[in-house]
Amino acid sequence: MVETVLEAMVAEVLASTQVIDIHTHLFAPGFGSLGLWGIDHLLTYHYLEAELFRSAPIRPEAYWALSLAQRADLVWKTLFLVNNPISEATRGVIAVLDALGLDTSARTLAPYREFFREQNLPDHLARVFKLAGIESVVMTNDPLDPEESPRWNDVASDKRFQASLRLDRLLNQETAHKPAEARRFLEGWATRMRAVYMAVSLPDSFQFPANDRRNQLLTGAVLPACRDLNIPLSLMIGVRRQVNPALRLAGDASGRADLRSIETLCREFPDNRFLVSVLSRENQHELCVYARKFANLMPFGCWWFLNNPSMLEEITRERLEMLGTSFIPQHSDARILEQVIYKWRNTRRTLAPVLAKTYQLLAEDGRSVTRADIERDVQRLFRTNFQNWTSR
Ligand code: HDL
Ligand code: ZN
Repeated sequence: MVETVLEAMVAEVLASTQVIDIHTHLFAPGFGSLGLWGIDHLLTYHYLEAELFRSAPIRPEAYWALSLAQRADLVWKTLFLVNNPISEATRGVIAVLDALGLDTSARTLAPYREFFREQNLPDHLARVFKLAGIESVVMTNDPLDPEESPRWNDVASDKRFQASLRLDRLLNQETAHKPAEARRFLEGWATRMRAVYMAVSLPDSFQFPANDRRNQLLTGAVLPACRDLNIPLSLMIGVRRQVNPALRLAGDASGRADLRSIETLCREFPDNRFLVSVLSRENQHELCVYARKFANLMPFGCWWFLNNPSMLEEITRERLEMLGTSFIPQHSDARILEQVIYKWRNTRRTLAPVLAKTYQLLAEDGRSVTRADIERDVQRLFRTNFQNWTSR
């Protein structure tokens, strides 16, 4: 089968597979204003704000003094009119507007604001999920967030939005929780949320073992709770928080971590399952090596600064070469509903030739694949690896 025919078949299988988006910052409609959607939030995404400050003559403190609409107007003018939207995040907004049937060159945001004003969320959400080809997403839920916590009293469950229990406040900030109390707290909330996993982002300086509060809570509360609840722990390692606080959410950076922490955790806690994503490009290959050593380690995603076609291609190729289909290639990390449209379009577009090339090499080495073979692989990569890992 020539590559183009093969690539077309892979592209079709990817297009027709409803993925599970295993890490997002989206919220089910029942969470009200916590769920962000529409043009003003799309344009004030922190990825775009970081790019704005490089091209607009405005200082961050002056920008933060503007209203949401004024900030969105400035981003549109600077990154989409004065300059061409050729970065990943700017091109993504164009892809969203185009997918929704809107003119992508409007001189002002008025027509877009009118379009989103006319949408009702349930229909709009269904349309966006269909355009993105996603069956469900996993939210990032923080029981210590005063904004979110009370909403769990009456939120209706929605099978398209699974919960994950986020541990950053507990593990990375000075809370008074002792391990035994923290364990009860976590088991209670994970049960209440029906969390499919617990998650924490960790700095590049993270060490395990270490004689510190975070390690005591990991070993005394988090790991036993996950084991008893039979859910994985997601470790997202390598973020350097607030290297430039003036940029707020856009102020975080990345750093190379010492992944021997993963080695110790996987070896010392064989009854725990781990989802691991690392933020530094330099950590990707050794994460694949560790996944070959520990069957309780599931690498996932091209996280944040790695969610670009060049990185997605490089990282997925080395994962396929070393792990076959025993990993989860991508998550969207979407913060604004409509972002799933471009983030999953880019993933499918980037991975079709990568997968096709793999099958081409297999054919040259002696075995051709059928469409059913390709469907089996894509199902595993984007659905069953996660479903099995979360024992769902
Ligand atoms: O810690 C995280 O979950 C990161 O994904 C941050 O939320 C980050 O700001 C982000 O949105 N990355 O895509
Ligand atoms: Zn995230």
